[in-house]
Amino acid sequence: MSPFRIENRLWDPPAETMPREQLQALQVTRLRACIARVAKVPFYREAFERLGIVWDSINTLDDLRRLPLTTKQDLREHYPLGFLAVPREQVVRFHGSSGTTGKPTFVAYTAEDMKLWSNMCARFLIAGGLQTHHVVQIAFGYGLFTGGFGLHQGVEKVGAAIVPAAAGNTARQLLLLQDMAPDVLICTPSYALNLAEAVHREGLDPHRLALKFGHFGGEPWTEAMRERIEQDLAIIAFNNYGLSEIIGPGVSGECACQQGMHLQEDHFLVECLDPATLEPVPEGQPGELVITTLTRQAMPVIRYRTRDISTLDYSPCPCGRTTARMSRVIGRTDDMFIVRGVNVYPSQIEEALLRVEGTAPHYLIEISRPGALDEVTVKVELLPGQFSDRMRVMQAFRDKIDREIHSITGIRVNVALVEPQTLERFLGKAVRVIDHRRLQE
Ligand code: DLL
Repeated sequence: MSPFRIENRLWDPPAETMPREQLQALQVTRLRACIARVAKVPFYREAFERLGIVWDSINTLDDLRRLPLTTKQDLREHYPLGFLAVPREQVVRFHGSSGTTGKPTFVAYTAEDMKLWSNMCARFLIAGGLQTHHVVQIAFGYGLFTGGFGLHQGVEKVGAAIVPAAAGNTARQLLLLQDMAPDVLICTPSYALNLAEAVHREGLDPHRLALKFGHFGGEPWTEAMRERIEQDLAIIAFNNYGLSEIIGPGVSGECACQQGMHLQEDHFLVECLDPATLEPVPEGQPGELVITTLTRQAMPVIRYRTRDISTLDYSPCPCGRTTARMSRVIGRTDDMFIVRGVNVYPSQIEEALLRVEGTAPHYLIEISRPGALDEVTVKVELLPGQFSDRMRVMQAFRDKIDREIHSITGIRVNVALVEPQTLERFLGKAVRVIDHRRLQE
């Protein structure tokens, strides 16, 4: 456990603690204005005409369900800027989503959008302990990816000092951690783990670094991974969530109570739907997050299907904020793989692996279909000193891992133990699954 305590502070108290009725009224007003704005976008104009929707027919939040959904595919079909809702001259910034397959999806920001974005990031950073006297090392990529610039602007807004280390060059990151003595680290959780590993490899004592806490996001991670990061870097680890199509980081983040990520509901209207039926799921049940941007100017989106599976909690948080909280992302609908009829998320495999002592939290899931049946191989790194020449020791490891995976997912996998430091390390988002079945298609 880290010896530090995080103070519960608010950035914008009226907005963050608004009674829910008032918040819902504000959401309706903003939704109507948003509908009027997006009517300039051909995709929405046509959809509204088809569905007979005009802004003044939206009077309650239930009316939201009548609005069309927007998918990543819709954005792709209007590549690059078909969703722009303002004249090009009003755009002051472009970013793009990672685009693992083919072209990225571009997003645009007006000056107002940029202010909103900085504020949204400042809010969750303050909620998670950031103060003006802190020094923050940002190890996210600065570029089209929204992580680097988004968090940079948020930290700047709070008024803390920034070490813009950017992604990669782990040796230099270590130097900065020692010599610039940052209190706060910002990056992906998998890169935080890589840094922790490097700290230990170099024989540094994490307790002698100035680091106190970190804000991690941009990819799915588990509670077990949080514990590992907290232990190995001697910090408190906070989770924050966002996506380029909505704004980037700043959609939600954890407060000092760490009981879910507070959604910034005065700007983002969030539904949790069954991805198959598109009906709302009961509170607390897993569903796909579908988000409407209430105040974005350059590229507002209506009911954007995030493909992220999470649960929502509307109960009051001890921190005093009235906003709903989302759970950590359980998985993405497109990362979920179905093996012999069972739905499995990489996060379940991660949770199982972290239960087995002696394994490192570096893994790769490979799925193939050599014959009629799917086969899953989980490659797992052992910690240094755990590799053994004795077959029996290694078999015991494999059995233990297989048992843990089976108890969480219900599927049996092949376990391939690999030597320390042999699986690829990632500077940004980690790649956890290679589906050879898709590659064969
Ligand atoms: O990853 C924005 C971001 C940057 C968020 C830095 C937080 C910190 P994209 O590249 O568009 O944007 O990827 C968005 O990443 O739909 C989720 O699947 C995943 N993701 C983001 N944050 C989390 C998180 C940025 N905390 C996609 N937990 C999203 C799980 C996350 N998944």
